[in-house]
Amino acid sequence: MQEQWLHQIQSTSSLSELDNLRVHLLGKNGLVTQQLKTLGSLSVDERKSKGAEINALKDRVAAAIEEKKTSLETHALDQRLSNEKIDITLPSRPEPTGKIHPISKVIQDITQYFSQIGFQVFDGPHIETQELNFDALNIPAHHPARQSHDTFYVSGSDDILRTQTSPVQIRTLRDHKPPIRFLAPGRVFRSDDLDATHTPMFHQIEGVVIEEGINFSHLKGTLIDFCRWFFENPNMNLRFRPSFFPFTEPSAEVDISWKNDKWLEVLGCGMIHPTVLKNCGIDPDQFQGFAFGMGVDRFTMLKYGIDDIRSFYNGDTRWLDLYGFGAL
Ligand code: 2U9
Repeated sequence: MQEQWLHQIQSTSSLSELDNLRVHLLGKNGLVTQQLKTLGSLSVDERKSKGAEINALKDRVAAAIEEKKTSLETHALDQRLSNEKIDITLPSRPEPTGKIHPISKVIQDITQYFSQIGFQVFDGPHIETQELNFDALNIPAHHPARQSHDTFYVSGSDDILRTQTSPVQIRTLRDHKPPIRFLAPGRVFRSDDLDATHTPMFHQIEGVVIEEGINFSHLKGTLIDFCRWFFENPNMNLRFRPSFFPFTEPSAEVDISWKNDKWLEVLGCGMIHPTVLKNCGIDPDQFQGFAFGMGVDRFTMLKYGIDDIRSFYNGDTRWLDLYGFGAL
């Protein structure tokens, strides 16, 4: 009987089957229990030896059941672990990656170019005083640029949104002694009509060089080299057309030779007006300087063939897939 029961225990294949067998053998009416009940009809001596024998049998059966139980449980756990394992070879879900905006890319490229020829970069506030935005730049009170038509006024104050980055140059020149070369890139605000080439906020980069003995040929050489580098055309022709700005004298507008030999205006520039130098505490008899200004949006549109300035600002991120540059 013992051999048969141990064999039965061994052959079970599930915990529930094993539990049924346990009840069948060791339960209140189980086969082993029935054996124990037969002891009552035996003599004292027989009961002693037979009792010990049946109890040993009961212990062996119980131990075999316990052992089988552990083995079935271990097997069930192994099974679960192998079924539930995580496949770490699966590729991860794609995360949307940011892309650099064309305006930011062009500002980065231009500031990097000028940093290689000794220009620093300075920043300043968007809300400015009229003194820094206009007076210090020799723009008189009656100048059309001041009229509310062009300028955003801050209500309840005399302050304005800067119409050019020039107040950054005034602040910088009042804080730093020449010689100095630097760029002021940033946002500017003008109350322009909204169309394919105008938005009320756009970006400028202005540059200033102030050293002893700086003259107009330094200005020309700097801007010719810069435009040929930016538009990736070492033979590009440039034309310096006489112009007028209150803050530079002489002043010029710079045209580049564009497709079909058309001239295209891209920059304004000039020698910094002596009055503006004086307004910054610089002696114009000792130091001379040149300045230039460009619209970053316009440069970006020309270089990358973007025909509507509004697409820079409409917030449609799908547009960056066409024009955005690489991951951030
Ligand atoms: C100081 C002295 C002189 C900056 C200059 C221009 C000419 C110019 C325009 C280009 C396109 C503005 O964005 S735009 O519409 N800028 O033509 N800017 S000279 O002259 C300065 C600046 C600061 C102290």
